[in-house]
Amino acid sequence: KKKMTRSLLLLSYYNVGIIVAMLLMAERTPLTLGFTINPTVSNTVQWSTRNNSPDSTTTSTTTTRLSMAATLYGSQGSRSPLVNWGAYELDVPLEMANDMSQNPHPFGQIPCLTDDNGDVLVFESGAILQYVYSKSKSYETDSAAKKASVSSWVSWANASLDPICFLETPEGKVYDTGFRGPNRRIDTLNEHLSTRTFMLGDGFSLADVAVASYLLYVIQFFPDVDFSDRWSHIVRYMKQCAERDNYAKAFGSQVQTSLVNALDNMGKKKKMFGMF
Ligand SMILES: N[C@@H](CCC(=O)N[C@@H](CS)C(=O)NCC(=O)O)C(=O)O
Repeated sequence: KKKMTRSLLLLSYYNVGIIVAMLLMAERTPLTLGFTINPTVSNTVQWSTRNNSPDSTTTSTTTTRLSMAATLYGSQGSRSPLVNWGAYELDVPLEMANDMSQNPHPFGQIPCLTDDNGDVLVFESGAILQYVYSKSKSYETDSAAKKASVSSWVSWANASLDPICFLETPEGKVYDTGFRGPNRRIDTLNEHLSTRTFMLGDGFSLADVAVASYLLYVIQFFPDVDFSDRWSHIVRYMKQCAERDNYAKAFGSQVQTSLVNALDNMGKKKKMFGMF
């Protein structure tokens, strides 16, 4: 009787072993297959090589491969690289649209962004920046206070700073910049930056992407403008933002070099003439 009980016990251990082994194999098989054949994954591999920063680590590349990238309609020389800059800073992958004729912006402008296979449509550079922010890792951990400050400055850049940077004809053609003469709002911005390295204090944030992009556009499009006497803290701030690696990644290193040189040279011409 004892022998029979021992044999039965051994048999049941053996069966349990077989069942556990089968369960483990069953779990591994679909995982491996899913990774190899899933079209979403192979598409994002292509996107991440095209749009991720070249120096991103293996770990972050692996992470972005598994997430769907949003599509940005835009081009160099427009407001859209500011969105790329924000996305690089936040480590959010973006795909550039290939066919601009499909741009769904209600006013036919750029930048414009689509996500979730076209279910999501965002226009206005500031709104796009905020959408990109909401997809980032930092958004999960940033405090409510920081999110509120970022959102305020991003909106301010679009609603209040843009119309000072670019003076437009009723047809929407930019004819000059408001940075040639005095401006009360820019005085306040200069004062704000006199006690802070960046818009929110010591650390760079998305608020800087929004504000500095517009300021830097001014000298990109109007290289003769010199406001170093009036707004020296803004000049210092612009240079610090333009020197960032991610600025060059988004706008190009040539643009970065020419802006940094222009900012370095601001005021020098006037000083030279003052000496003689
Ligand atoms: N406030 C808008 C401005 C968009 C805008 O003016 N985009 C320009 C290029 S930077 C454009 O598409 N211009 C062509 C047009 O208005 O038809 C934003 O920040 O996105």
